[in-house]
Amino acid sequence: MKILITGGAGFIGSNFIFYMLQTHPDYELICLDKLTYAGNLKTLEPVMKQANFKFVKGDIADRQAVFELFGSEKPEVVVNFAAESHVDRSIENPGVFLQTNVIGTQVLLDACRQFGVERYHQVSTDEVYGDLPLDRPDLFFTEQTPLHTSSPYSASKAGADLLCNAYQRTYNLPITISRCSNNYGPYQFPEKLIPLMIANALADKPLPVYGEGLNVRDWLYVEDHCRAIDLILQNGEAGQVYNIGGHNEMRNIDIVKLILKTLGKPESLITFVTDRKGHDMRYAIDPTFIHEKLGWLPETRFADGIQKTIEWYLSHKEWWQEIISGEYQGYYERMYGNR
Ligand code: NAD
Ligand code: TDX
Repeated sequence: MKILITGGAGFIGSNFIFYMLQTHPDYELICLDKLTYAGNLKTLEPVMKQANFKFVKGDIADRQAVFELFGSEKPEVVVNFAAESHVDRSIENPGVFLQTNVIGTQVLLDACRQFGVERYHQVSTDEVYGDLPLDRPDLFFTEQTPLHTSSPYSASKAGADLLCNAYQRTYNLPITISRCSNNYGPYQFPEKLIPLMIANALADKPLPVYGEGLNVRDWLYVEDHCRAIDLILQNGEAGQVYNIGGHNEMRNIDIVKLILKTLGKPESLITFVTDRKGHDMRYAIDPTFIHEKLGWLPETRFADGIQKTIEWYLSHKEWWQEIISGEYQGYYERMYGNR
């Protein structure tokens, strides 16, 4: 099986590459990544020389480059992780979100039409469903929940999902979509809640909690997400959407306090700051469908996953300190510029 994985130098994509190389050593993986600020080739360094892995630097929205890659590699399966993924950045500058998340997805779908694939998998998000009220803990997102987006980020992801549905119906492309809740784990860029709070706490810097910190997210350890996508590739049905989440709802403030406690830092570091514009209150996935159809259940409990994650950031300070300093962005040029 030859799989094209886009966005594999980012957080979830890199974890997926490690997971797939370990779980399916007979597969051939090609990673296409533009190496934006969020892509870090150093993450993939341990597998760069592996015979069944190949890295290609490129933009999913670059039609010519994508078509050339499909022409030369003829991937059988495509898994699209590539995206602008940070909600706060989308509020500052929506344009690049539409370019990568919508146009980039369209280019990949067109290439799939042209060259033919066994499966195109779109990695989407629970944010396409909008949010749920805090006073209705009985409500969850199912695959039938209407799309109802809040941020330019989630609107661009929903746009991509709708395009996927349209290509499935109009051109009969074999497409699956997964909508996962908030991920955490190794290699997450330190602009997202958990790694940002770990990094700031370790530096004794203020921990900026938006609003009152009462917003709820449904956290899933990244490896559980990767295993779910693998199951969808193996046994999922074309045309189907799969929600992925582990019934692990936490308030932001409780996560921040837990991180401080684990690191032995004082709660006085918590600083309440102006709320995010349009801030979604609560996300909560109902994962019944993927459980019943594919037998998926999360394996890592939050109590264990968060400890593993904090330990990983403690033992990989170089990885995230280089990111914070901006140093890592010259890495590709230094390592690969003249090869
Ligand atoms: P990330 O920001 O860590 O990584 C994104 C990767 O995509 C980077 O390596 C970046 O260089 C690459 N990329 C960006 N634009 C590109 C382009 N035009 N062409 C090629 N590569 C490009 O993101 P992540 O958190 O790993 O998220 C991966 C996917 O999962 C995204 O589609 C996101 O919407 C989705 N998702 C994320 C979460 C989460 O909690 N992080 C939850 C559900 C779904
Ligand atoms: O400094 C912060 N302070 C704060 O209070 C940051 C960065 C975040 N927050 C809050 C906002 C959210 O309620 O923490 C919560 C989590 O924020 P993010 O880590 O930015 O994630 P979120 O906005 O929930 O979106 C994430 O989950 C769904 C990913 O970034 C998306 O890519 C994914 O689709």
